Amino acid sequence: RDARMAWWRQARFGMFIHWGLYAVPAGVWNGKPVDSIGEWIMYNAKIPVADYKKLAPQFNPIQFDAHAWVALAKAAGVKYIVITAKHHDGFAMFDSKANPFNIVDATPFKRDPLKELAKEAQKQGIKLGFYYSQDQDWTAPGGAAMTFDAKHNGHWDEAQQGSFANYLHTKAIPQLKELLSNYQPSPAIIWFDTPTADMTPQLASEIVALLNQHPNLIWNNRLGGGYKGDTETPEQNVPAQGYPGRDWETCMTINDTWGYKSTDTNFKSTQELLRTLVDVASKGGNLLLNVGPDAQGVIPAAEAERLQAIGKWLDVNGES
Ligand code: JFZ
Repeated sequence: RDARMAWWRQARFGMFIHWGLYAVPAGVWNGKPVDSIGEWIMYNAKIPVADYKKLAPQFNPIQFDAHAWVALAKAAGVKYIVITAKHHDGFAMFDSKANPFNIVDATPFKRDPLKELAKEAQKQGIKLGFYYSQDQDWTAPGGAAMTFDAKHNGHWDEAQQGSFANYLHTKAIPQLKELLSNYQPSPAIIWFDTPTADMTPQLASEIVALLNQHPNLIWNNRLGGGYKGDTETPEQNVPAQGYPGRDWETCMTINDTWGYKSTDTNFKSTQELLRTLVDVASKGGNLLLNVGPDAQGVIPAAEAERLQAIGKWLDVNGES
């Protein structure tokens, strides 16, 4: 573990990217603003699966520029990027043969941004990791949905009914295999999220067997099934004492959403972000700071400006 974690422990600062179909509605559904984080719009507005899938033909982020994104990351002084390969909405932001609900097969864009980012990240000397929602999947039959109200096991559409094991075997595990084998270089990190009780120790162990075929791979503590992974992942906060004896990474938004929301302009100041970065670093952790690119493929200017300002400060005061 120590050898595998060596680069990560030096890194201190990473860039999180939440990008997916939810950037199209950008927090607004049927003309009405939907409360809470943008990437949860399908869940919060209880959008039927068939209606949500209609967003795919509208998604054509032709301004996406892998070189520019990685150059921004470099300018900010981050050492790694983690991008959503599939969030809870089940839409794959990569070329997937395992499931047709993906950016290459279901959108006019037809490109694989993860492939382009992998190439650029390697060129510009930065690590790349993939976020993958292994448990929640709101558009695949059998995919889980968080139960805040215990009704219908979190689901709201007949089309979501099915066996979780079947979902795992026909979608999540095949897609994880694609992510682990189809990219050059292969991802440095797999970032899991929001496990539910559906992820039993037995099912999780099937994923772990796959992860173990990649000895340099780092994965977090959100797989489920009792697995602790390599890293603790405090969210939107910096623990007072860090996590003695554990590697840890605070993930944080610049405004109040992960996925792009047109109405959220509540951006933290550069000063506040820098204080957080220094606080995290002083306690031995990493900061994974999020940006939410829009449906054109552009990182919002207010976020890019702050990242650049952080990088300028690090050039003068940081150590690299
Ligand atoms: C999860 C996701 O649901 C969310 O959309 C985003 O991707 C974020 C990074 O992760 O949200 C969480 C997960 C865990 C906690 C809070 C929000 N937590 O442990 O407090």
